[in-house]
Amino acid sequence: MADRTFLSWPFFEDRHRALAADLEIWAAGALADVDHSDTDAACRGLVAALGEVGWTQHSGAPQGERLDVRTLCLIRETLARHDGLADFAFAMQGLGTGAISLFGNEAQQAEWLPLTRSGKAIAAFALTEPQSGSDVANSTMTAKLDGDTYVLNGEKTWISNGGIADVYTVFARTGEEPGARGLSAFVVPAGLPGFEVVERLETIAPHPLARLRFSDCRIPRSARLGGAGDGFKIAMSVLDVFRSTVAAAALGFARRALDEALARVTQRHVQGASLADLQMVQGHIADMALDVDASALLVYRAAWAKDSGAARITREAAMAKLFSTDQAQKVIDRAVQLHGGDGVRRGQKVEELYRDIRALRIYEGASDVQRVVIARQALNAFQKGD
Ligand code: COS
Repeated sequence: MADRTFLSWPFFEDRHRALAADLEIWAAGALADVDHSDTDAACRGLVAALGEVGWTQHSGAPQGERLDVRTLCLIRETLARHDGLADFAFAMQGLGTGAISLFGNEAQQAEWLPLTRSGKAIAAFALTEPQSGSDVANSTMTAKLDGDTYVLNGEKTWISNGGIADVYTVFARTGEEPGARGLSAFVVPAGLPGFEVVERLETIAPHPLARLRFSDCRIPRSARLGGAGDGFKIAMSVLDVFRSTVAAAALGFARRALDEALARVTQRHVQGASLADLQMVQGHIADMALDVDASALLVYRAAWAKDSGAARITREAAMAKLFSTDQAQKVIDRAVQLHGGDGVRRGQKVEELYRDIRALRIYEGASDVQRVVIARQALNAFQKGD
């Protein structure tokens, strides 16, 4: 049983503790043996299952309310501990509609949030382009206003849920100014003329991923989220929230790896004693437990700060994501090592975790991007004398 003592930390309210307990019971049953053999079918099934019992309700805010970031993080941590694909399915409902939750007008929220929050529609976030991953300000896909429609042209790639999503948040250059100030965000339903999935991408921890192409794809002006030219700030604000949740997912993977390692070292014997009796093994366990708790502190500090009304949690979210994903990789690697040959055997949980964690250090801002963000925040604060 994973450590639950963190739930008594002052970051949480009783409603969070109750939700974590309910979700734990549900996940232990429903996610015990998810069939991952057909990734698209598994994802669709997971979104529907999460929707049926109401967990996806938390992926977006009800109209007039705010996203609760602690709830998002607790759900991602718990789902990740049980099944990486279930975490992915939940997370993408949130990231894909994050801009609608945070910046959508009443009509946009009323059209999409009930569908994605009930798991009846699948969402995606389309920011990355073939030539601009980390450098969002240099995105080249265009959205040109023609009367009352925007005409979209360009490509997006590495789009999670690409190919199975019903609705995409798409960022494109509207050209108010060069660079970061000339991008806008749009809600784009799947299946529009001129919008095609041109490539599906395979990765070491499979989930639906695709390259998308827009060729003279027309969307109404009313599909724009926020003001013209606000796209970069919208993307960054969404990422501030969801980077904290990526950190929470990494924490869930790390916690599971620690549990697997504890079970292994207490059951396995060498030379008449259990592995757990060896001090070198205890050293690994200590470092793993420390990394898990330190990650949890950073994750829930960031989430609590946003829920407490902070306008921006750029620094807190970047710290949580950088530390939690990098340390989870180390925790999982130690768990693999403590499993010996079984650690790299297909079908072993730690082998799955070893593949699951890697992408989290890359997507939604690679580790070095988080370092850039943290350093800029520290330097700006120093220069302003804060
Ligand atoms: N929230 C709100 N506004 C923000 C912001 C945030 N988190 N971060 C930056 N901004 C604002 C800045 O204040 C600045 O506003 P002004 O022009 O009014 O001063 C503007 O946006 C431009 O910011 P900045 O100069 O920092 O832009 P850069 O191009 O230098 O940004 C990084 C660089 C690396 C930080 C950014 O491109 C980034 O986060 N890249 C990673 C993208 C990513 O995560 N991709 C994965 C996609 S999802 S899988």
